[in-house]
Amino acid sequence: MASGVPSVKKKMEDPASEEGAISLPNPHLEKIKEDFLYHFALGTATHDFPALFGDVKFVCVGGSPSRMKNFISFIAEDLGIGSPSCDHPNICAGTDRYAMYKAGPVLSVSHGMGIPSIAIMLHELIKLLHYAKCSNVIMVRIGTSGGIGLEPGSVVITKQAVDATFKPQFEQMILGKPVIRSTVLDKGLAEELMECGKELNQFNTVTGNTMCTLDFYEGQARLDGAICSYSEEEKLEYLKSAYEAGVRNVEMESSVFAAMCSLSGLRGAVVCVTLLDRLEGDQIITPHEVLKEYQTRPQKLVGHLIKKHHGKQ
Ligand code: R2B
Ligand code: URA
Repeated sequence: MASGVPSVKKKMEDPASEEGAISLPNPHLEKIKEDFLYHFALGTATHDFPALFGDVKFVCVGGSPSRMKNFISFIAEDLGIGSPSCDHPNICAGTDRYAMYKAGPVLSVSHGMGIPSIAIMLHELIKLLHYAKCSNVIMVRIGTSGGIGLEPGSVVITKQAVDATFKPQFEQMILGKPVIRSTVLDKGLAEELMECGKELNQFNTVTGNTMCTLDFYEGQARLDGAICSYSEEEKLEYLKSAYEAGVRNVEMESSVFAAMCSLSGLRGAVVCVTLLDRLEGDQIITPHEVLKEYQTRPQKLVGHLIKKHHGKQ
């Protein structure tokens, strides 16, 4: 499968060639003396990346800034880092594009909604981890999704991120041409997360394929968008064929997340809670407090994984 990434000659002293290092498959970066990560408002000329981020081992990314702030407070308490009242400042306070929080070896970053938003964030995040000389980093997207044939509140650990035709691929337009990239995720990490689900035994946790779409409404076969050109029967036929293809949930970032982790040598996983069963409806009308509790579930699962790994370090 063509990745669209030029082969990069690795020098012996290049940290990316070391075991577990983050690779940047971009030969042009070697020519850049200073790199300003515009959407983070952080730059190699003004910030000491190895000092600020060199100890990062776990990166959790999710759509909303407030959820990622909650996550860092939760994980800090779970790992016993800092006092419970300790505030975690937004490292990207110089911009309102994304928010970033850190507690010990854990970095928590928001990515907004959809492939373009997460892709921009991941370009800068992967460079940040590389410049910081991080190694053996685990990257997890924690998020929300629509389930297919699952009780709401279930947590899906993604086996494969698939596109709207159920293929495990991500199409990136490069120089006006479509380039197909693989969306393979780390199988061992998904298995470890499944084990965590069994150990926690607090909510339904399953593995399945995750369909990544370009839109929340027509792209996910909803009938309640401003525009809709298909019938309820056609909608159900499509969602049932997705289920037949192994799809258990639908969201909007997993495919590019998987492709970019894989290209830069990061172990990646996607863990999303289902807010509703799409075979039953389209609107998310579950009470706010219930939805809030659902959203803590991927955090608890990943928190358990981090705690297990952290204990080993
Ligand atoms: C899940 O939820 C968001 C849409 O409501 C989107 O970012 C996603 O992947
Ligand atoms: N996020 C999605 O992308 N789809 C849903 O149905 C729910 C959350």
